[in-house]
Amino acid sequence: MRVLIAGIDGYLGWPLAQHLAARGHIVGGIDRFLRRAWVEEVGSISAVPIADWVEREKAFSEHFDNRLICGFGDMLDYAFLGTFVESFHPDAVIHLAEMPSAPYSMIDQAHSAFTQQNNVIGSLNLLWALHTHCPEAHLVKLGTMGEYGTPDVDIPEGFFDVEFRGRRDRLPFPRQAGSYYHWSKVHDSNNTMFACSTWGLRATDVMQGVVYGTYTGRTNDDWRMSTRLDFDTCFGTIINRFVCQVVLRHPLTVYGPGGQKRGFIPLGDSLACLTLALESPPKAGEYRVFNQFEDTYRISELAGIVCEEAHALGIDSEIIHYENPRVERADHYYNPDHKHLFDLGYQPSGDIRKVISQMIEDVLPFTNRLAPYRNNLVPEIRWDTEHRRSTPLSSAST
Ligand code: USQ
Repeated sequence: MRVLIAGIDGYLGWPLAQHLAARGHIVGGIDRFLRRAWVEEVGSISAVPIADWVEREKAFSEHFDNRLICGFGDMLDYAFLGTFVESFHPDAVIHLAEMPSAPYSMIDQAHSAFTQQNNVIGSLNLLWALHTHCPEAHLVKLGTMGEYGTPDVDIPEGFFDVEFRGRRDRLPFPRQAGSYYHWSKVHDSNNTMFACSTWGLRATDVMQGVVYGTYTGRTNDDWRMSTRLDFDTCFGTIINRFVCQVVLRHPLTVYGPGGQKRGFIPLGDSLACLTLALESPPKAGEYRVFNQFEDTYRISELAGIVCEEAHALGIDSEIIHYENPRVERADHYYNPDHKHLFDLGYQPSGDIRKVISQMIEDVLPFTNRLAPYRNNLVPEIRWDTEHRRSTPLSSAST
């Protein structure tokens, strides 16, 4: 299959390119290297060293028979995007090329507007490019579990049956996103659903939970194939941040009491699930939604697991609860469905503790690399008032 990865240089895109090539797919990619620029803008780096694109391409061609076919430009530049899609002519497109950070989208008006412009118009351009040049191609679009928010009822996969004033219908489940980033994903979902019903495109909207994990030289014996691992307050997601914090002997930063519950999936499982979706496309005109996570955890529970795994490796750590810079429910019901991927054959790779322990071991060699960033781990971007550094509420040591 010819698979185009939009966002091939990112945390998921780079290992996914390798995973797909190993399965014999012809991989194409587009990117504008914005993730590297955003992390630099917020004053951070990837915890794990990553190769520049020239080195990545060279390494890829050494490991795989198929060369990468890449175009470097902006999804907002429709002339670039349309031409590349037309010439590569994919059977499927995996769209990962969005600004992924909730805090970054809440910095100020300019960052909110940039996030929505970049994500919503970039995705809309991709819909037009597919409609115009390869209407048969399957779009696998990365959405987020955060689109649903945390309602007090179970969360279905995209749609639910509803009865209202004596009539019944199957409707999109209400979205209650928690940041301008998460709302940009809701807008994308609506546009994708409309493109399927109106133009007959086929799409899988993947509501992915929080991804965690390393993909390093250990995985493939070549550091150039490593993917990035962010730990800053914008682009670092919770488990990746906790792992880097224990390596840095920095207290784990739990926001509020830590009762927030989310769905989580290891990086390797995310690649496997995206591949499952890709290799079992929906029929023309179908818009299907997969909730993609392995299990749900509370943040305080995760902090405890990371501390215990660090302790087993001889690292003592401390959990500090900070005032929550976000506006989100602190303790809530959370029971999302995640059946569709299991129906397609998803088998979780295993134990979260093992993955976390391996992550700590992968990051430990880079302790000195991380050290200059130790003072940038407490959030300053706030949802509701003037930005200022969150203050500690309480702490616990292990
Ligand atoms: N949190 C802490 N301490 C930290 C960082 C985060 O307690 O140091 C809490 C947050 O308040 C939140 C939870 O951990 O309740 C998750 O935060 P996160 O930064 O790991 O993840 P989030 O902002 O939800 O976004 C991430 C990705 C995003 C993806 C989303 C999936 O950045 O691209 O869409 O996970 S989901 O969360 O299911 O919506």
